[in-house]
This record gives sequence, structure tokens and C-alpha cells, in this order.
Amino acid sequence: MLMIKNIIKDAGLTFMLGLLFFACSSPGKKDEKSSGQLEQKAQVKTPVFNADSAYHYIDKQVGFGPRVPNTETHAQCALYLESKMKRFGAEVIVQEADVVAFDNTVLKAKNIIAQFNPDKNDRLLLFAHWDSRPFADHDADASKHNSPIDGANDGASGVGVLMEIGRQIGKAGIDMGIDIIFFDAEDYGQPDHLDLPYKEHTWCLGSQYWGKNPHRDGYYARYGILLDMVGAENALFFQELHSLQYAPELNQHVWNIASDIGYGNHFVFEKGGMITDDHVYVNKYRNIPCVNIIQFNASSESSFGDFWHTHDDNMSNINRATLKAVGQTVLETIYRER
Ligand code: AHN
Ligand code: ZN
Repeated sequence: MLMIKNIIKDAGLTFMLGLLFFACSSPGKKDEKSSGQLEQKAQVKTPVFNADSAYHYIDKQVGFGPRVPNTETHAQCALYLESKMKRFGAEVIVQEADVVAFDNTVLKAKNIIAQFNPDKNDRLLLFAHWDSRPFADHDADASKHNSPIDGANDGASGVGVLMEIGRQIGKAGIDMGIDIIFFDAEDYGQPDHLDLPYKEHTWCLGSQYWGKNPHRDGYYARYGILLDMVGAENALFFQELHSLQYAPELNQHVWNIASDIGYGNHFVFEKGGMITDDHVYVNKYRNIPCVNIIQFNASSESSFGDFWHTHDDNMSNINRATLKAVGQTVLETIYRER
């Protein structure tokens, strides 16, 4: 009887222990499973873009003086951009290229290529030009046509926004491979005030070179986003026509995200102009679908803004609200990728 009682007791204990084990192990398993699922979907949350920091990076670039190829101030700014991107955690390549300008000047160009997660095959490309224009051919004062401009909006703004995006990627991490390229010698195109016969392909010399000689053999990215003149107050970004041709879905996607997160006031769902810019060559030579976020209003007389290619393209025209709209939209776009 005692033995039977003990057996029953043992069985009870085993049962109790079993229950206890089940109770302990099964939620554990459930946790593992759900955290596994979470891991697959879990993305780092989209970081918050800091417009003050982008503004500061623009001011720093302008502070060097004109970023015209073959000048000392250009070389100093290149070192600054390289060292900042390294500090944000990117692996940086400075691609040096001799390119020939419209007037046969040989420009010692530097494309600055910052790679995040360099070993990942699945990549996104963000780019802007970092050089500034050696002419002010649209300035009302003709005596100043041959002096270089600050290019706070035209050049520095796109770079400043991408630097802040790079800083955020460095802090938060990201699943995708990301390349941020600052192209050189975009804005050395044949000036209007010289009345020379029209010549094609005198703009975007840095991206033309890189397109034919990418930093990695066969370089490819899912898509590319170009930022050009993204810092002016109340800037409107219409849908640029090359972008609509090469990357119609991406164009809608980016504009949808902008309006989703509250920047529909800057991103207009209407056609803009057809603009020869760095994205054309990235598309043409590397076959990467690209969109250009650029201030250009086809129905306004000063389509790129009144201070475009004048000495008024300085810090006084840089606006934090516009930088925020563009920076947060691009960050949201790349953090939604998987
Ligand atoms: C042309 O005017 C042909 N392209 C404009 C590209 C540009 C100049 N972006 C900035 N400055
Ligand atoms: Zn320009």
C-alpha cells in the first residue's frame, strides 16, 4: 500500500514537474519563435533627421571658399568631406580623375565615395555634386560673371543633407548596403554669358567618369536618388522628366513617402522639366534607375530659383524646413527597404 502510495506520489510529482517544465518551457519557445519572426521583420526604426546638423555641414563647405576644381579651397573641402564620412563609419574611396572641361581645361576631379556595409551586395545609392560653379553667368551684374559662386544651394545643400543621412546611418546601423557619392565637376558646364556654340555633355564630368569607371567592377544598386538644390525656402520638387522616364515607380514611391510623412507641401505630383544632371549618366552607364530631387519649376521664369548661378546663392537662402523635408523623406525611403 505504502509503495503504491509512493508510486502515486511520484507520478504526481512527475506530473507536477512536467507541468512546471511545460509552463516554463513553452512560453520560452513562443518567445524564441516570436523574436525570430521579429528579427526577420525588425528594422531599425527610421532615425530622426537633424536639420541643424545638415545646415552646419552646408555652412562648413561654403566656409572653405569656392569648391572649384584645381583650387586649394576645393582640395581642403575634399579632405573635410572624406574625414567626416570616415568618422560616421563609412569606408571611403576618393576616386581621382582627369576630366576635360568645355574650354579644354583639364580638371583634377575627385569623386568621394562613402560606403556603409561595403560587403553587402544589395545596395542603394545616394548622390549629390560637391563642386561649386566657377561662373555666375546668371548674375545681374555682368562684371561678376567670371567669379565663382558660394553654391550654398547649388552643391553644398545636397551634400549637407547626405552628410547628415550618413551620420544617422552610422549611429543607427542599417540592413542594406548604402553608398553615398559626392560627384565632382558637375557644375563646370559651358556658361551662358560666353555665347559659345552649343556643346553637349559639358556638365556632370565627375559622374560621367564614374559611370564609365565605377569604383567597383560592375557596380550596381537597386536604385539611386540624386539631391540637387534642396535647401531653399519653400522649394518645390516637381517630378523631373528623365526620372519619370528611367524610374517612374521609384519616383511615385518617394513622392508618396514624402506626402505620407507630411512633406507634400514640397513634393508636388506634377511634371517638372527635363534636366541634364548626374542621374542621367548613372542611369545611362550603370543602368541604375535614378530619380532627381531638384528644385525646378517649369512654369516659372526663374525655374531653378532666382539666385541660381548668381552670387546670391549663399547661406542666406538656406532653409532648415526644406532640408528637413528632403532629409527625412530620403531616410524614410531607405529605412523602408528590405
Ligand atoms: C543644365 O542646366 C543643363 N543642367 C543643370 C544641372 C545643374 C547645374 N545642377 C546644378 N547646376
Ligand atoms: Zn549649377
